Amino acid sequence: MQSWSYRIAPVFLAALLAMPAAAAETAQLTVPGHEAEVIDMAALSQLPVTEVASAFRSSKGIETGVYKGVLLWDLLSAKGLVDDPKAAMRHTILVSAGDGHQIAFSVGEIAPEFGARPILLAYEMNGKPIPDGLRMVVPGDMRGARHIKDIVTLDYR
Ligand SMILES: Nc1nc2c(c(=O)[nH]1)N[C@H]1C(S)=C(S)[C@@H](COP(=O)(O)O)O[C@H]1N2
Ligand SMILES: [Mo]
Repeated sequence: MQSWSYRIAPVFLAALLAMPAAAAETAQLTVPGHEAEVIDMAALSQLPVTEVASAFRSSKGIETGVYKGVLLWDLLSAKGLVDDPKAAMRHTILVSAGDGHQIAFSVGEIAPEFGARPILLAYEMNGKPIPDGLRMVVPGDMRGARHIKDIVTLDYR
């Protein structure tokens, strides 16, 4: 039994390493009445880069980081979704992750002249690509739940 597991373990590890990364820096943006758009590094690199720091409490303790990415507001602006902020204020962005975790943000909380929260769609943490793919960063949140990682879709509703 023991010799069997010693022989199979390296094979199993090699197979794991050969697998493509499950998380990719690619998500989809959906807007009612429009075709879904791919949000990948190529698309994000067209938008202004923002850096924010965040510190939140999780079951592992306080997690701090400096993140680089694109403000959710800047992404929506570039897509023409917040040209009239007053009219846009009824809208929300539902962010979904590969594991089913979901978080809703609102246009009102990120609009520069209203909530003005610098909520970031991040691709880098502490100078390195985020291994879990794209992640929301919510400076000021005390707990980590809205720092949703492995983002698969952003649904503007
Ligand atoms: N996709 C996904 N993102 C998630 C979660 C999750 O369960 N799934 N948990 C959140 C919670 S509750 C916390 S505290 C932080 C923990 O961040 P960490 O995994 O980087 O330690 O991730 C957040 N992002
Ligand atoms: Mo958490």
